[in-house]
Amino acid sequence: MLDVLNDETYMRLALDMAAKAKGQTDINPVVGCVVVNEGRIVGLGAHLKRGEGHAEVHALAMAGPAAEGATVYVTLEPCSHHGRTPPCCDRIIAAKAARVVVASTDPNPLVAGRGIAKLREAGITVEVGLLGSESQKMNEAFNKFITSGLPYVTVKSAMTMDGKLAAKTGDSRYVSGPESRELTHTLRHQHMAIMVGVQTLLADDPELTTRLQVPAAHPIRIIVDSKLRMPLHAKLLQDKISPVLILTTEHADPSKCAALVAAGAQVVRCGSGEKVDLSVGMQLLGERGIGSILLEGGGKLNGSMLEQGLIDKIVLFIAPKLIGGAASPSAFEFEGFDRMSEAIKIKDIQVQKVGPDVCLIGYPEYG
Ligand code: AOF
Ligand code: ZN
Repeated sequence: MLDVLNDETYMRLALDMAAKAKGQTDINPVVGCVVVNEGRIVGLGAHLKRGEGHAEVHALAMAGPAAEGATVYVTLEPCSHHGRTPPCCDRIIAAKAARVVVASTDPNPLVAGRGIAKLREAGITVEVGLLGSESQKMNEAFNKFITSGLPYVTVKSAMTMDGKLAAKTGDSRYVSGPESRELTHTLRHQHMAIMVGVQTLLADDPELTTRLQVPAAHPIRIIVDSKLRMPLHAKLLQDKISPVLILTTEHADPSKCAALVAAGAQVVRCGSGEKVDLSVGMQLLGERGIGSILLEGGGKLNGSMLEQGLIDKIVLFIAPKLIGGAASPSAFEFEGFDRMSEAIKIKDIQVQKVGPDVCLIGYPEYG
């Protein structure tokens, strides 16, 4: 394939590097940076770990004196604040770069345009917006968390063509094909936490870990369990692979709670109702630094999260199968609306063929 060499070439390289780091930067965004001087790439970098160097710092360190007079391509506005690391703006100014091309501005209220302003004040040419929507999409979880303190919730489900998650007997192994399941595990790697209802735990005793052909990060495992029905011998309490966090209510039995804590779980009480107050739950998870959650149901929990407007993104795998059965569960079980006009609309639908399945991705619009 022939490619024109232009600004987009370098920004795309920076975006590609950033995309590959998704899942390893904690609540921080993924960012890539490419430094180009007189037609040569002289520095490359990506932000790889919260608390460690930002993308620009790595790329400028590689470029060394070749950064003078160079163009810096960076997928996010260089920071202007002292966080866990010093401001990238100052680093770019000190390196005497001539031009900075930024994909998207940083929504962090501590930055929010100040980085760009500071570079311009130093006499550097700054252009903003090249492939901006791609950079924003890559950081959709960060964008929500940094402006609201709430985790970004992606619900993932796999269903038959007649919208069922399982057969009427409950058998669900497997609805989707192996390719879809690999993508699901990639999503687990890319989210800080995974969340299921206790019903799913009791039915499947799942591990909720990331299993891929290469080593990958395991999400924190969150169980929504109003009555603390979770057994102490549950696999995910035994394996110690990643933390287990249980959302329950003020009424939960103190002795069961103590036993779960002794078994290594963290128990978070969310409201004093009969059921876990999911809004409060999201607030408390955000306060604990959980920036993104992959919600894997079942249907009742998905439905409650949807009803309360707590789902940001939907990833649905549809398998070319029909299973039937009025009692077979579906992906979103909630009371439902009377009229089709009241339905929750899903915007920006993307369709992707994954092995034998079809993957639909979209964003619910709450009225
Ligand atoms: C950049 N380049 O590569 C990243 C940026 O706590 P710190 O020091 O890691 O700062 C985190 C904040 O810095 C984060 O919330 C976001 O505003 C920005 N991230 N900025 O110039 C980078 N990762
Ligand atoms: Zn920075």
